[in-house]
Amino acid sequence: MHLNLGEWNELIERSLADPDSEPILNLERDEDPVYDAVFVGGGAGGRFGAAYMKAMGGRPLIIDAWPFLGGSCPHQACVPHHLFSEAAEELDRARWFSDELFYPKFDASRASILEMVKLFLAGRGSAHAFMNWQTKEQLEVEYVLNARATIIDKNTVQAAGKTFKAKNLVLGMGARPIDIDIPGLDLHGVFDFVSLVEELDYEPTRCVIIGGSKVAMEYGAFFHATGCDTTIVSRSQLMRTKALHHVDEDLRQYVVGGMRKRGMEILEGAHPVSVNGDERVRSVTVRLESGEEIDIETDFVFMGTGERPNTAHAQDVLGIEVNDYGRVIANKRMQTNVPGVYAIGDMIDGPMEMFKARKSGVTASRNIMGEDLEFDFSEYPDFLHTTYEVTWVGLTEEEAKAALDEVIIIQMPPYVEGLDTPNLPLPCAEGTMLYAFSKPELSGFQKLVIDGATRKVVGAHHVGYGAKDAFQYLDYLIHRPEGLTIDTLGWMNELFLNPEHFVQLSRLRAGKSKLIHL
Ligand code: KPC
Repeated sequence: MHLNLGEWNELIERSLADPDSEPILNLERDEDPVYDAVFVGGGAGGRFGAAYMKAMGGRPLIIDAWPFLGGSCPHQACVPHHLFSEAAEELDRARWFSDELFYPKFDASRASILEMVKLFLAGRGSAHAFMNWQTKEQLEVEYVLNARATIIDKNTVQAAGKTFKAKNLVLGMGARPIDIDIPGLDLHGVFDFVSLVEELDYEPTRCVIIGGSKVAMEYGAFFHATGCDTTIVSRSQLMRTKALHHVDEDLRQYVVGGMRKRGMEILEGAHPVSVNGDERVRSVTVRLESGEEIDIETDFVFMGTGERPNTAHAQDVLGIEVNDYGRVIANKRMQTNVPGVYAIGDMIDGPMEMFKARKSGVTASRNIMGEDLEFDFSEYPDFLHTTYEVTWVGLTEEEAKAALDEVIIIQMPPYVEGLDTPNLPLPCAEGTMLYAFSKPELSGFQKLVIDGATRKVVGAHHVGYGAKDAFQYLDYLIHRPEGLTIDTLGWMNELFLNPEHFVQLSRLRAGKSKLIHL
């Protein structure tokens, strides 16, 4: 049976709506096959791992409780986050330019969190349908969906009333938001990124975010941009949480300062004490850094305290070992303490980001198929969104100065004291041209960190728009054994005006045998 995208969409929506709906089977017709691997979980890690295994000539099977492949990304996590972040960027622009140039007067009543959630819900089915269609028709991977997997032992999984045998298991059951232990989290009006899209049924007017994670910053910036005044309550300084590394202080100040400039309240060193109300949320009690306790009135609380992997079943049945943070302990081949059992994606340590999910799945498959491949994700490019796109890779200025004898900085606005930077219309490029000409202090920030002795780029940091693509390649280039020198970077062919300016700025300095800041 070959369903088209519309038919897939209908089947998935019907299955989601009915808890008693039938499993969805896409299986070859042979009797009792032994799979090279059963992937428990068909999110990004499981889907890419299985597709790669199939491409290598292996036989994978994916089992997932949801009626679609792709996991939380298209359903509740990355995709809605990107939709909301793009809305935040557009709303920010519409507010700054309200009644200027060709922009109409900003009408806050047109900016609605609920409407954006509904827009997402109305559209997410197309990604679901495509995942199922592509995996079946183009990638030729077998799967059982809409059926919870029960692991029997390390070679046996049951689902949809069937028993499946496999030489290996690959665990990719994802993660869920962490609840902290304070009273009131069961009140109506308390959400996390999952329940936001599944359950929001009113328009919030005032928001308190508990936690200082990427999710807290990203969703907070969106809520605030719609006109829902937002306070972030974070124990750590924003962007100084354990989950983030290599955050340059100048970049951090530009980003967090930018959030405050837009009217967000950011309480750092603050502890949530309780969420208060009768049935519905009314306020949040917060202990400030000074020790003083305050009540913040609100009708909307959003939890941004991080996520924890779903490991209980694998721990109970297989004795899988986890670390103090609940992450499965896996080596660089994604092997767990149980031979033949691999863990991937958000189950294991490291950033809960797409590249790690997909590549860890692929790494498990390539090892299962006989390759000796390690995936080291101790260094990687990172990003988040506020009303800006923020990207970084490699060392911060401070880290470089601690590690190297001579550190050269190339940045925009330039590295000089006393420059009238708020009026300097730089950086400017796609996405910041209007700001550069009209509100120059809003046009972003960028910094390149160079080892003066070897001339190699050791770090890059960017606030603006459109630099994410460049950072994928910068990450690869600077982490090659031969690295990337200012000379090589400065001899690349820039596509003017490129958002991060690093090519042309490097060229302005590369002629100097002894480098100096720019
Ligand atoms: C647009 C898009 O790719 C969203 S969902 C990705 C899920 S998967 O391809 O399985 O990593």
